[in-house]
Amino acid sequence: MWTWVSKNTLRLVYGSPKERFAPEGFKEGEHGDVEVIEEEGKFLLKVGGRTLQEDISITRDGEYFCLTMKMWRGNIFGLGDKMGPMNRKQRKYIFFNADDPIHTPTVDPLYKSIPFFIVLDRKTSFGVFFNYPGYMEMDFDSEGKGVFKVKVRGEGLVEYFIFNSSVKEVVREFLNLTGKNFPAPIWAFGYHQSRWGYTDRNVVMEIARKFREKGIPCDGIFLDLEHMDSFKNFTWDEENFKEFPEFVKELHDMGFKVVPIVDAGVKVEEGYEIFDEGEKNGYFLKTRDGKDFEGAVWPGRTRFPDFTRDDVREWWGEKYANFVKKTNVDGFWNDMNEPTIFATQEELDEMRERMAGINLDDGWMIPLTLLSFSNVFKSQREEEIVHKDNLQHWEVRNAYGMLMTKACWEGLKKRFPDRRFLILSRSAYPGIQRYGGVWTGDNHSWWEHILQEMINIQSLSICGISFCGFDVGGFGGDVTPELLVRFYQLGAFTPFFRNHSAIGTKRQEPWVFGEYYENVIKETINLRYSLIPYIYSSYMLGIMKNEPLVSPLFFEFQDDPVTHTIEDEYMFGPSILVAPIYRFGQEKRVVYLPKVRWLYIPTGEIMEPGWRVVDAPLEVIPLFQREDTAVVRTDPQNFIFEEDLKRLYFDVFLNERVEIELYEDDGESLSFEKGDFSLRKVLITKDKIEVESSRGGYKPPVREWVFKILEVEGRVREISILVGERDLKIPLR
Ligand code: MIG
Repeated sequence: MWTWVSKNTLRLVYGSPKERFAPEGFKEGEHGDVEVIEEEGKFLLKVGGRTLQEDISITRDGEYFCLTMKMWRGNIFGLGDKMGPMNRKQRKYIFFNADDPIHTPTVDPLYKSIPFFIVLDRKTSFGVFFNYPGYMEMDFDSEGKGVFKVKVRGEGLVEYFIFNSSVKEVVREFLNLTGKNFPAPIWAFGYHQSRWGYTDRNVVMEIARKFREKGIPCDGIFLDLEHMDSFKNFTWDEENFKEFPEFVKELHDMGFKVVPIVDAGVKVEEGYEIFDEGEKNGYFLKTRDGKDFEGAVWPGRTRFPDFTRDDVREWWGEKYANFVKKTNVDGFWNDMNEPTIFATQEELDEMRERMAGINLDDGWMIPLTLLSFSNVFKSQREEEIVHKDNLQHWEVRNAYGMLMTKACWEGLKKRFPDRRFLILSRSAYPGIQRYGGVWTGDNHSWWEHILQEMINIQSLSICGISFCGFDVGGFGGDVTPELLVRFYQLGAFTPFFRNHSAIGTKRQEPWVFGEYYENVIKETINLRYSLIPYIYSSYMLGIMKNEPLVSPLFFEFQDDPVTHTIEDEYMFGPSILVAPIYRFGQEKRVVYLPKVRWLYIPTGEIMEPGWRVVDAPLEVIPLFQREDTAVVRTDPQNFIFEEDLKRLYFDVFLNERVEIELYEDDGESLSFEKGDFSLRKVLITKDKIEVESSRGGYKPPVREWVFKILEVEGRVREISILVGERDLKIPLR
């Protein structure tokens, strides 16, 4: 069975699947000239005589449904933040959310399941989305025999096949299906400081003060487990975080926003309101024999809300809103929502028994037994947990974190219909982008992870998750000075920029390694803050146009097949190419510059396209501005709402014609949805600057705009104008 669900998207049904979280966006529509041939439940898709998909077989293996196709000739990109190269070819991947805190090169699965990928070859590209939130595997020809396999535990499968010739269009269409990105508040694009191990409010205040004293910009303070009373969600520790609302206010007065963590599990404790309500109303996940499922996480005995239920999400959503009401925090950081379950009673009993059974005479059985316990973090409980209406955990596990985040977004939106929050989640499934952003979980202070995070951020962006980031400095392990600097230099060019680390590791705030490193880091954060107008405008325009803020080079230069092979450079917004340094001691790097001329921002050198070598000592981030673009900057501040911007700088790198759009709004309310934003076209040629009057209901203040126009031939001109509400046309001499 197959149907068109939009102009370019075909829905193919294999076997007899139950589609539980069908994309909400789709409607029936007309379509392109694609030939669909269906035979015995298999499909052959062709366009203009060219084969796009050719199924080989459908088989059943016990509870599993397997579909085999011919492997595509192109490269494969997507799947969210999985470990390994950006090109997913020749590997097999599992989709079943897991909390594995050690991200070695082949570890899989991790926290998220994003079963969407793009096939890209020299001639064309198209997208494939297998919409199934249960257990799934995909094998992109790991045997080298020219076969792609997808296997699910279940009765069948739904595939969305997105036709097109441009990667950009495919991603746009995927976002049309799964939903637009949430509007993060403007301060979410600032820098954030976090650490698991800020033991009390004095420690936090000391950190906060240090940022202001040192003049290092910072907008957000994240609060980890310590702020809670005995790991109970939506509470605070009366001793170490006493008078919590006042503490939040103190931080607000210094210009900081505050984002506490929330874990998926609920502590079992009579008298704890959330537990009592959940138990009384039967809101928790069940075991096969109908009792509440109980496991252990940080609080000890823990139960887990059944987020697949509408009433449970509504209840949980109110908890976020109530907490905001009480404390005025500015967002939430949803963790452990794969969900992570450390152990069950049965498991501990069994371990005890097995331990009792081994002794020194058992040789090899000793390490084997001990090692078998180390799987405890990864256990997914697929046979133990049951959701509403006898829905098995293995059918829906991958959507759990997304649904928790949906509860968060909807609960806040209901009570605070005009306020934006910073919402994050560790676990994800497509659609998450409507409710919040993500971070990539527990990375390490390893050089290898700088490259990996670069790949992760691009892969998440391709999958439509625009607000994404990683733990700058590395979560696990001890950071070293140069590594910290290079981590910052990457982080400053990703959507969500936060330093975070694990308890027991070396401290890694910007100043821990002394003056020299501190200054380099401060300059990096200052550079980020100077780019806020560019970043925010690009993000918000991206919501409107369904385009990510970060994109691989092949997004912009698909015609150039060299870009299909590059994972260690990317575009940040439409104008800036970033080529980060990700090796210790490296002071030069090779970059590939596609198609046009590029301005090497650190030195002002103009470069021709092709392979180039640039200098990048530790103070330098290899950044390039694309020909015929402008970058809008401002003067950095201590935090984004410190003062109204007085001046904007337009760094223009001009060949023939630069045309940009500048989006602005108040950055914190949702009134842009009703048209309260300002959108202005700015056109720059060799002989004039034209500024279009603002479209939309938001009126930015009158400001000085300073244009610095560099022509490809090397001429530089600077002109400053006062820009208010009206159209302007300024001739240039
Ligand atoms: O089991 O809350 O990924 O960011 O600091 C660890 C403590 C639980 C995992 C998160 C990390 C967070 C940590 N959490």
